[in-house]
Amino acid sequence: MPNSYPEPSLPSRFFTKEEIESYYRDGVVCARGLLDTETVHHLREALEDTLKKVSVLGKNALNRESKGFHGDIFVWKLHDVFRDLALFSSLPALAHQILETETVNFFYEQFFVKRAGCPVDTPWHQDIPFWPVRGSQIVSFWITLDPVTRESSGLEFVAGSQDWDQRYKAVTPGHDAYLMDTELPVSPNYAEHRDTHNVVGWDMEPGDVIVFGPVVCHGSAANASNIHDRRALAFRYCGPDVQYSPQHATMPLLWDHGLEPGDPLGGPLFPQVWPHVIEEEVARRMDGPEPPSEKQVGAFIKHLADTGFGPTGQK
Ligand SMILES: O=C(O)CCC(=O)C(=O)O
Repeated sequence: MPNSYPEPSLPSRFFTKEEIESYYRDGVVCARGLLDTETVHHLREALEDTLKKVSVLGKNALNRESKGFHGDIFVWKLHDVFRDLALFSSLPALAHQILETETVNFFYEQFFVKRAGCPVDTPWHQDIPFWPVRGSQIVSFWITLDPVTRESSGLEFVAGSQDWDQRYKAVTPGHDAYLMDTELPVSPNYAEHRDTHNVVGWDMEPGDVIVFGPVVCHGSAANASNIHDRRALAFRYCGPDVQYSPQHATMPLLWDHGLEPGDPLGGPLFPQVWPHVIEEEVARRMDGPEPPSEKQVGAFIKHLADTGFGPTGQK
């Protein structure tokens, strides 16, 4: 149904046949030049602005500020540059092309900032064990705002691991104890197994985007560059087979979403973005920033305390 909000933009180019084939064969592909210079510039400014205000999740679970590592999630709820990229940029059309589903919903976005010389690596992992959802129609777009090489913490993948049955523990760069509280094994560091596994990664320029699925195993080294920051964002989209499925030791949702277990993702936290947004889902956010629900934040802090996880996420 038509509404008064913008339609998603069309990309300056769609994925090529070869890129789509690589994505389905390897679980990942690097698509060059998907975002223009102006978009990258706005994202840099927005990210630096966001970093001045540490969120409750950053403070309690994600950041290792003393080491130059900053992370956060659902920043689109607070910052309009992230909101507009999530809802109205060319990413929804690209997600539609890769997922081949009639509708696409925005799942969430996340940033990973490793300042020059940051010694924090991103342990090898799959994304799906982190998430309170089940389903397969999920795609992530990893966007770098700085030139990046393996040495400056370029993301690397085990090509083909999207077909593995094995699942690994959700290990964050800060080794958050709550997310690791499962029976799953810790992933090997595949950077040390290049002789036996097809480990792939790319030197990238701002505007290049890595496209990958929810199961492919990936990780990145510390930022060994003493000059370049490594600022990356991941925007994630999903199709209709993805359902809300909350479990212990999965990513907390600090915004009210109105979903029951088994519901397909939708509503104000996971709005439809393709073929267009739905007024009831986004109207509140279009009116202004939406801070997390005080009730959900309180429940999250209490849950960490009750289960023996302290305010830093460490037991
Ligand atoms: O940027 C990184 O180091 C990690 C990114 C990542 O794991 C992800 O986007 O799923």
